[in-house]
Amino acid sequence: MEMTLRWYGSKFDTVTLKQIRQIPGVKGVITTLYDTQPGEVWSRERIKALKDEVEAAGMHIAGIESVNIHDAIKVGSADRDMYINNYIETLENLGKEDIHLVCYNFMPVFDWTRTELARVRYDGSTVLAYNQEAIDKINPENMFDCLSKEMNGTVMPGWEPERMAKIKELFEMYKDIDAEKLFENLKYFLEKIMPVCDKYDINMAIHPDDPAWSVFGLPRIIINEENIHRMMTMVDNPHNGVTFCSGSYGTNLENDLPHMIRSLKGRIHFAHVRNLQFNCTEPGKLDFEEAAHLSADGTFDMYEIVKALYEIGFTGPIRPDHGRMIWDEVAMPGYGLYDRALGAAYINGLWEAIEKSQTRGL
Ligand SMILES: [Mn+2]
Repeated sequence: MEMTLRWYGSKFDTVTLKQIRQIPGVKGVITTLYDTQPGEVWSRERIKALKDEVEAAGMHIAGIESVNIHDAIKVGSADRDMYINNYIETLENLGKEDIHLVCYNFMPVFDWTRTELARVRYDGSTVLAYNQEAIDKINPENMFDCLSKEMNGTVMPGWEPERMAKIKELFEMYKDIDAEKLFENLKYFLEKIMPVCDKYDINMAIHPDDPAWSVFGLPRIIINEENIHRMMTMVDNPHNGVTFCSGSYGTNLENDLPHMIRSLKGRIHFAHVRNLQFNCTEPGKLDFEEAAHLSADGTFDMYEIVKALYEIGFTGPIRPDHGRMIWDEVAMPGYGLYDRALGAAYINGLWEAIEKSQTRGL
């Protein structure tokens, strides 16, 4: 594995490349052209400029998160081919700049969904949290307004104001889309882009839906082992793989994370590792919050998750995921420097211990 950190670019991120470079073992960043819109072609010049900036800081681009998919592709509307062609052009430009990993998601309307962005924990840190009773009371059209005051003045991925301004229109677009249609449209998209992925050796890594179930009546398909295998079988190409995100699949406690990792051997191209603390697991009252990466701070056994990745021979980029807001940092919720740096150090420690205990036969 290669330890990395997500970085939104110097115009948008409170964290600098210099700071990232000083986290032990981090030489790769996962980044994006954050000001591009879904459906837009990424020019080779802009990709090159981003790459030069990262390399000038002594690092490299380990992958892109994300190149977002236009809604026309997800709903399969008449103009989707134009947007798919634009996506192919973007992949070509990335390939020519020697970038070989693209994370994306296929979630309708909302990306990740949380009800709080700054819940105060027992130690005074603040974290993103999800409460089912609160979700059930929210009118999805007002969701953005509810959350925007907690965004610390940042633009959060998937919750761009210009997108949220047309939320009614988006819901209208998806009204006839069920899980089957979404699978069909994903298949259509993947079949069209695989040739360019083969040509430039680009691994497509679909991010799971977060949380891993339908919200507000919108279908969600990348939620469990069965569905991921369906996705990989329907377009059976090694470049059609997944981002294994423990914090997203882990929202559903029926997902056995180490087991899922083992079943996806060879097709995990990217890993997000983080922990969640479940406070209530009763359906209808479900409540969880994002914890520190440390196993003891949350519900997941992080040792077993990292061990499963080690045992399948995972060689791709890995990154700590959402961190808590600690030490009075002001940053995009989930994306401060301090707790993610602690997460990287912790995952590196687990990895070293697992690797040495296996190779030295301890
Ligand atoms: Mn993730």
